[in-house]
Amino acid sequence: MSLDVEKIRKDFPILKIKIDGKPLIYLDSAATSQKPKKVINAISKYYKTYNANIHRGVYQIAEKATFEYEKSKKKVASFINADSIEEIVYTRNTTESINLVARTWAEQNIGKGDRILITEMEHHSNIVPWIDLVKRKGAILDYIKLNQNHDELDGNSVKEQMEKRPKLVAITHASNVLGTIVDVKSMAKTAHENGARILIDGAQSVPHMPVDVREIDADFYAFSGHKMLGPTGIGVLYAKKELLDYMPPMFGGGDMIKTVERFSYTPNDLPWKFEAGTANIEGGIALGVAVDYLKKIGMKNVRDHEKRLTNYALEKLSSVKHVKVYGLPVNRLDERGGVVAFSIDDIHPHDVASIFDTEGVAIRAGHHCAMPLVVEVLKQPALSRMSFYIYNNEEDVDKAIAAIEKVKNTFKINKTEVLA
Ligand code: 7TS
Repeated sequence: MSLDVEKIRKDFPILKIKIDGKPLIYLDSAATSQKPKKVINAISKYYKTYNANIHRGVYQIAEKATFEYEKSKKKVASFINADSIEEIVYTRNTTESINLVARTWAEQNIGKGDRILITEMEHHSNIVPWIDLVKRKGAILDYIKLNQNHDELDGNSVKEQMEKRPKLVAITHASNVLGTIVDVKSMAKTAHENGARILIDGAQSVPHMPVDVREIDADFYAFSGHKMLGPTGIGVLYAKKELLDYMPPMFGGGDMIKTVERFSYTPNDLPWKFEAGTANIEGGIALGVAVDYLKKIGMKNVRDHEKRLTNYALEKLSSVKHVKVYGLPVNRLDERGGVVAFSIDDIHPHDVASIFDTEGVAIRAGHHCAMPLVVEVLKQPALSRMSFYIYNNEEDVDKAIAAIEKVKNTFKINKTEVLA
């Protein structure tokens, strides 16, 4: 079923704003998504009608706040097919979710000489915590290489690295630069066969495609609310209960305990053991509303829509001279998400993005927090990137293509061609 994008766009108030008199064309959802009215209203409704702390008050608005917050966990659990809310820990974002695993499970289970396996296309969030951990523990960090085309993981490298029997494989489900979708189910199987646990960075997958953590057999799965129509400051760590049961809490304080004596304490039940202090109550509630919104559209429909747009963009870009597009080719769309990174000759992407902005088109430029990939593998100082979501349409892509022409004219690339 194709999405009714016109109807969806009406739900997003920000799409009505103008940038220097031109409509906003938002092509940076991989950085953060825009928010529908329902999500914005849920936050305002909480503050206007039942603002109270959770897990303590016995008065009505406190009970409602607790109920709505916990209800959102049920929605998130069902959205990714977790067993129960015990396996859903709320964090601030993907970054914090990964750090939680590095500071708790890995702290206990990784020792001197143990190996942690990541890939060359990770976001810094799934690199830096492991650099720190291996330093603390005297462990070893290995990388699965990309293939020669630099658009997907190299099969031989996967095999070679897995045979070194890492203790943990930490891998992205979808690259925020290349758009490449990893077959995480098969990676989980291989990791488990080699005695490893697997952590999946789902920052770019949960918002854009159906994800079933049990089918994948993920041990840990991390994602952010703000990339899936929810507010900032709320993220999720899914982990198997058998692991969470034995992991120590990351932070100590209120809410994460059952009882405290002078010199000891008993941690709270799951998942609250990992949620110290007053929670991001409105964030959790609004994330539940975002999940409802996505569920109503259907994640398969979201994925199909983005595939169609990516197809459209890749086809169009293939005939634009001086543009190089990164990632898998158009005949591999099943393995490619709605992210299109590109460069225009050697024009710096910051110049590209600034010229796009004069046309109201918002794209990301930079190293995309994936410096090992962009700088070391792709050998680029930076890249430009457009990324799609449910509110984007073909017209947005056309505007981006027109902005590319403006960049080329500004830098007189087209003229050079005529003279040559
Ligand atoms: N992992 C991946 C694959 C990501 O794309 C991002 C954010 C993160 C982790 C971190 O998410 P956070 O919510 O904890 O910040 N990616 C991007 C991006 O591509 N542009 O801005 C942020």
